[in-house]
Amino acid sequence: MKQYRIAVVPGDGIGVDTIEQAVASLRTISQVHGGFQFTFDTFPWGCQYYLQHGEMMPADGLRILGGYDSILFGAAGFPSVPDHISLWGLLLPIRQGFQQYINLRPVKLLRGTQGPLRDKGPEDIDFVCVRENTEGEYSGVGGRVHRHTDSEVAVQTSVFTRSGVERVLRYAFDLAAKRPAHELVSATKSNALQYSMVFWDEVFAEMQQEYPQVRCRQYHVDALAARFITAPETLDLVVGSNLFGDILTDLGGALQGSLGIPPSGNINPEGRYPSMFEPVHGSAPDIAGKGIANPIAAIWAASMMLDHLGHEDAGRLLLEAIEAVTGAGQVITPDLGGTATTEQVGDAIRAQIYALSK
Ligand code: GGG
Repeated sequence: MKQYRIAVVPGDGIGVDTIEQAVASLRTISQVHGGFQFTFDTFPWGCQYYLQHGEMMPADGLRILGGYDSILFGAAGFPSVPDHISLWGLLLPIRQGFQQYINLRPVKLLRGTQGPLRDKGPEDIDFVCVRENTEGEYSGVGGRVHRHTDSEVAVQTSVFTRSGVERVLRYAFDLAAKRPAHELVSATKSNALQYSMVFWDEVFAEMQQEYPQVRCRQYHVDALAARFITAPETLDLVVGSNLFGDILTDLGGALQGSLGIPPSGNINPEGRYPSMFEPVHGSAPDIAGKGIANPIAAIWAASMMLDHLGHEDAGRLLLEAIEAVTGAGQVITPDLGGTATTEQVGDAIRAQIYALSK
């Protein structure tokens, strides 16, 4: 039987509540599947840890995480710590340090759920975003001088390297070639960003020559954001830079009816380092600890982790269990208009895992 060691970093706020449900669901899946087992080690890193230790994770945090097969991550950030400290102290160093250069984010309206678009149902909203995850606008390059004077300067530099752009576009083209639609949309802004995005477009055009079977389109990111709303059914696979992908996928979460639904995989495709799976949602301090956060995004992230570990059958079962619960529409959290608790939704999904595996 395959054994996997999973590092669990619940992080802050509702990350703690929702990741607990993801772990419980993975235990259930491994019981019914019988082909693999998990051991989970939980690390209490995050803003509370920062207040006690002056750092979001220990200095050797990456060395510790590097010994695991995968990482389950909850959320980073709480009002007690400035957001740029918490993000750059925990989440972004893991993504960069482990070369998790693909951020895979499905945008799919689940059965039984209602998005904000009046005429669009699950058959219209079902696509995937590939976000570059280690460089671009989130390279972390820049500085500030002459603070608190009239000549104060802040510089934040986007860094686009040929290897960085090629590897994310290569991944997206390979994925497009495998998907039935054979389509790829690139998010650009090369009218205004005449260096970085013109370069991005050039690499996209070069690579297109190698994939004649893939129908390519590109949109300026502002027009693409509008298209997410006006014609999501025309999208199958979208690739974008770090910032564009971040913003577009929050919009994607909104299309799914709640940010409590979309999952996210931070992938190191070569498998040299562990990949990390997390809900797209942040820590939501306003509902943290109330037991009402939607656990679907975290549980769906666990399903993506199963896919990544090579257990697509188990990943599919977990997603089917989620959709059985949303489809029935009885046990849903307040963000989707229900009254169920985080734990009740988790329990309902686990009951469906048993029911569907009979
Ligand atoms: N679970 C995701 C999370 O904690 N997100 C906080 C955030 O601000 N993320 C920005 C990003 O994904 O780059």
